[in-house]
Amino acid sequence: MTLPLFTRALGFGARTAIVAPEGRFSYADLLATSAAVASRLLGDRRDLAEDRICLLAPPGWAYVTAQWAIWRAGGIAVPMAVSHPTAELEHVLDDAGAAAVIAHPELAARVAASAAARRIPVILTTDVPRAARTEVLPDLTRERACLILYTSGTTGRPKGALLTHGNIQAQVESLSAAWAWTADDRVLLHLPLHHVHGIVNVLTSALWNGALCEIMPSFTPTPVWERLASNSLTLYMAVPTVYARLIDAWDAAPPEVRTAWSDGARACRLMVSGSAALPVPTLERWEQITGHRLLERYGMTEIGMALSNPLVGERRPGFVGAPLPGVGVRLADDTDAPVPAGTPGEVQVYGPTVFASYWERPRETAAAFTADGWFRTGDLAVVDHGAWRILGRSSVDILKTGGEKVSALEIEDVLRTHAAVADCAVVGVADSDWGERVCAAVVTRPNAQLSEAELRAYAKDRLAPYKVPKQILFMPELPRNPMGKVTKPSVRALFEGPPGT
Ligand code: MCA
Ligand code: AMP
Repeated sequence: MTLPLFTRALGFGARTAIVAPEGRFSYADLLATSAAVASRLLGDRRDLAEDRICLLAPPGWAYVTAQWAIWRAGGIAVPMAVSHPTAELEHVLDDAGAAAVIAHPELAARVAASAAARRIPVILTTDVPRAARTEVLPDLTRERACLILYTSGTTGRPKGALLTHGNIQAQVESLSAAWAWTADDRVLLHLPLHHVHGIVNVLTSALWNGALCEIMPSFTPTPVWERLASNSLTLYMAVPTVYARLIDAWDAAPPEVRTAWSDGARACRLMVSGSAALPVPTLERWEQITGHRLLERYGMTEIGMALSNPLVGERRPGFVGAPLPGVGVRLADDTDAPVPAGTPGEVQVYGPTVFASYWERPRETAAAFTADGWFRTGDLAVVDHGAWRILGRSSVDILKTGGEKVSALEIEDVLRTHAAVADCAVVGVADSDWGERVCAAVVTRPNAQLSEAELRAYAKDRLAPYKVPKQILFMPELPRNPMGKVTKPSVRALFEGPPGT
């Protein structure tokens, strides 16, 4: 057991690691249970040798112990989204070449038939042997691959970003230094656990530092406010949509509840926002309500966190701060040359936090890096008096909705498989709740009958819920330029007019 994440946990022993719907568990419990599950996964083998083990479990104790078990047995954890329909889960099983699925009993039915058809065993998270055989666990190094996270690219289905233990350690060390994590921290976690935000920034950072991570299986505003107001948390991290929902809930609450919530939230030492641009009005309103100026930071699945406003010092609204410790960040032009000061450019990132490769996609991996080894994020930014401001993305076809990254082209490909759809164009439209909402302009085939509800239901069966268009417009033809290419800004304009027009 040579990885510092696990050796450090030994030192934290009786301290509480996880508070979850299943109960309260110490670091010693986490080591014992994950070792038991790891020996179950290993059977007679000495090392899973980077077998991909899919994990379908809601945020909670079962998820954490299974994830540590996969790692300690030498496997690669492939967390699956609990909200995804069968088609998306099957894409992950097939693309990752899963050797097994660990599933929570309440979710096992979702994946059972797909796994059976592929002869992939399903192991329940409740299937924990009584005795752990820690002596049989393999020795692991930082170079060992340990995590595949699926992320949308511009084209095709989501691809797997492969991370090593070294990547995760570098990300956690950088955040621990920047945000001054200590063993006395207590963080609330309700983010989905198939993204870097929930897995690295919250869960693994807490466990690396001997802190306490309190897990709620999903987000609902009132219970979250009640926990924030409990005076027992020091840290909170969420996406802008969540802060907007919390503000709405506060506005709707009676005066005495508002006061209790605001007073309680002040006791936190740090509140962080990221995964999508934080609207300045949201930042300002949150500061009025809680006294906290949110610390906005910028990251991406492939690189972890790259830029962050300071823990101590000025946090400029609308800016994402400066490069984090140990992370190389530069702005480059179309030829990958660094741009002159004050000029916008593409954010490019270098260093130990950057992922290893796209799983079994050498061509996409090569295209994602410059000749001198910097990762191309596809985000545009500018530096103003030392602070970085994200200007948007170089591709109009990558959207962010409620913190989830979505490819417009992937959604179009799926809508076009409907027999009544002749053509379509998907766009992201500015939205005060979601940041961007997914909208689709659709041309139906001659004489075909198709309602918005039918097409949404069709999409829902095949795509993650956040990829399903929130608005669909049927039209005789799509707006095109003189070359015949669909003009996405014109499509977007169709959805931007006042309601009912
Ligand atoms: C759910 N819906 C969504 C989204 N989530 N639609 C658009 N965008 C979304 N993100 C759908 C639901 O399926 C439902 O559809 C309808 O919208 C309303 O659902 P609701 O109950 O309001 O939503 P929710 O379940 O409360 O979820 C909203 C949420 C959640 C809490 C904001 O999406 C969330 O936790 N997002 C955070 C994602 C995240 O962690 N991203 C980090 C990745 P219907 O009504 O049709 O059923 S980025 C990352 O990791 C990088 C490294 C970084 O920088 O952090
Ligand atoms: P994902 O691929 O899901 O990890 O999402 C990463 C993307 O989220 C980045 O490439 C950015 O486009 C966006 N993002 C993350 N944090 C921020 C932020 N603070 N401001 C603007 N965009 C952000």
